Amino acid sequence: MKIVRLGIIGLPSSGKTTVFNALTGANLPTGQMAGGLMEIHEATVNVPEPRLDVLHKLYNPRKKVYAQVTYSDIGGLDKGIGEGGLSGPLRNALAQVDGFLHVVRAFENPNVPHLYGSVDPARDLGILDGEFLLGDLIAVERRLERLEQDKHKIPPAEKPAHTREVALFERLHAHLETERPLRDMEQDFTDEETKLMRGYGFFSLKPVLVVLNTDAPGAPELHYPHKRGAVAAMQAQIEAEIAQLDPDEAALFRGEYGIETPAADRIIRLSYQLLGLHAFFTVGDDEVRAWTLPVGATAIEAAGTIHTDFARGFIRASVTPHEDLVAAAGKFAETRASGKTRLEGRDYVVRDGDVIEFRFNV
Ligand SMILES: Nc1nc2c(ncn2[C@@H]2O[C@H](COP(=O)(O)OP(=O)(O)O)[C@@H](O)[C@H]2O)c(=O)[nH]1
Ligand SMILES: [Mg+2]
Repeated sequence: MKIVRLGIIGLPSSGKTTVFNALTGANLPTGQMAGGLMEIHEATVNVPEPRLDVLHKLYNPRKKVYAQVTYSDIGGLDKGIGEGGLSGPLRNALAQVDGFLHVVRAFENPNVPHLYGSVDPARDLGILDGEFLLGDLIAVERRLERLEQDKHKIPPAEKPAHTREVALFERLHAHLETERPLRDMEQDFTDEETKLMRGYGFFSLKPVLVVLNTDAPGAPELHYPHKRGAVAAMQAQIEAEIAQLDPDEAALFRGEYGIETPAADRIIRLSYQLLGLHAFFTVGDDEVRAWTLPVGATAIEAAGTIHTDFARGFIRASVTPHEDLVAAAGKFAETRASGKTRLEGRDYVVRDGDVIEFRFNV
């Protein structure tokens, strides 16, 4: 699949750029108030994958190739953007991401005045979320107006599809008026409806990981009871500083600040969960490699991720669970003999951590 793209959003001075630095190892200046202007920074980095590191140790090939993720620090969002105040480029940047990291300020810092007078994570979360709901509501209303205008113009053959689309958008409208994101109603959509909505890039359909930016280990309580939504706390300032250190030093400091797992690892793992993604591996003489795949995808889709030829000439997939391969010290002869390596057909649903060798002819 294409590289996963996560958009870092939040109110001004919530710590977006600090989070971006912590996740990517960049060293962008923070505390820059864009003055309501759009400012976007991007970085593509490896997805931390300890299981790939294990495979690399086992085979010691020349290359170790991680899956990648692009983080996009999207500045310039604030109260009032929902009512059509969103500039075209900003709207585009938001539409292009697969999911959001919504940074919410939970840190006290007298040097950084809070835009709304006090530190209040729940309020701040509600502000941008509300803007996104409003933006979606307006888009839905526009579409409904359009559909109403078209009502008398469309040929009879297209009438049923028109009626279904009106029904869908009326449902979306009613739901948005309850002030809940569209993804909360996701299981109710038919394939046709999902397709109809695709072009709109609705904000509230995208998964959201709320990143509570704190100054201390442990998270203040914050509820975000939505589908494909979760909350994770992060000491962004400290993590950004640690991200500048060499690995040994970094581990030392993490210990001191009670940080068990680097934020980059934790946040990406949670993001993958929210996005419904997981990993499979390939191993060869030359390289070991991690690939990103949607949960539920099949062997032939996995093959296609690597190369269209793999999918076109697909014969079989030879599949070994990562832990079984590791238990056999990487010896496929052993996993084959013990039946841990299986030959699977094109419709096999790939599991997280499968090590796959594709048989194909072209
Ligand atoms: N004390 C403290 N300050 C922070 C933290 N995160 C960010 N800041 C400070 O808050 C200011 C705004 O951060 P920045 O990342 O630029 O926010 P942005 O406007 O959302 O990109 C900067 O001066 C940061 O140094 C944090 O976790 N703790
Ligand atoms: Mg910034």
